[in-house]
Amino acid sequence: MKPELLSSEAIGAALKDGYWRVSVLEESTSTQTQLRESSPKDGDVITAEYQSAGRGRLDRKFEAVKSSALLFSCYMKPNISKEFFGKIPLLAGVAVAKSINEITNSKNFKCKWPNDILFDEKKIAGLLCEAYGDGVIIGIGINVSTAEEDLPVNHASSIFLETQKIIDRNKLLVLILNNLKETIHQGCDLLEYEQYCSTLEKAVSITLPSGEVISDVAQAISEAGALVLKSGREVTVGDLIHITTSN
Ligand code: BT5
Repeated sequence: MKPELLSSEAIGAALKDGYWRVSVLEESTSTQTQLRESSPKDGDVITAEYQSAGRGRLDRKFEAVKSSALLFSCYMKPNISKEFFGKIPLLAGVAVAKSINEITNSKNFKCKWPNDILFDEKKIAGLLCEAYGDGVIIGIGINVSTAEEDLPVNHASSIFLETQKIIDRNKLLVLILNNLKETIHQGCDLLEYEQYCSTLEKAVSITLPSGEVISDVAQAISEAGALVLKSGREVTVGDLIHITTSN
């Protein structure tokens, strides 16, 4: 399958208003790093066909064969105080899950706290949010047409592999940007997150940055975006596994 290429004309023509300014690149080291180094303004976006050094959290890698994934970073200045910035990855996750469900006519793309989009427990997309100035650089990588043999890890999948649908990345990008703007600019309400989150009520194992591993049950999301466990403990950062499954 030959994927359509990213097109600044198609993206520009489909965007609702002038808030987003999208630059399309053939190649980037990392759209996240490149956007940061460009001293971004609210609404700047970089998307690339290929990243030679795509990043995950904690300097892990995010890898994708050229043109198989939708890879982009955008800069936003949410109208909330910094103590609530932990909500941003969750809200961005809602915008991504909602957009993929809409474009594929599905209900099964879900958010795993704090930053993955799963289909049937397989990772379809990852999000990386980093503070910059008064705002946040939101980096999103979505496996769109990735073939089985090109998946970088065995718990990953792609929109195509799960739905057999061929998705135009230009349309998906526009949908996500419009949903992102609406979600982040309308008061950053987390109510919708619970509809899309597949982590709540699951038994989970969380590895904290300190190396400590917690086993508990995910009960709720706090006002600031932390995961509240059945024991009452709140976790703000960590690697989480739904322990009822093999991911
Ligand atoms: C993430 O980190 O999942 C955040 C990924 C953000 C990527 C975007 S792409 C545009 C922008 N520019 C960048 O340089 N980054 C952002 P984390 O939760 O740490 O997960 C990283 C882990 O996911 C890796 O260690 C692998 O196990 C796995 N992984 C790597 N590539 C993957 C892929 N294409 N699909 C699914 N899993 C992947």
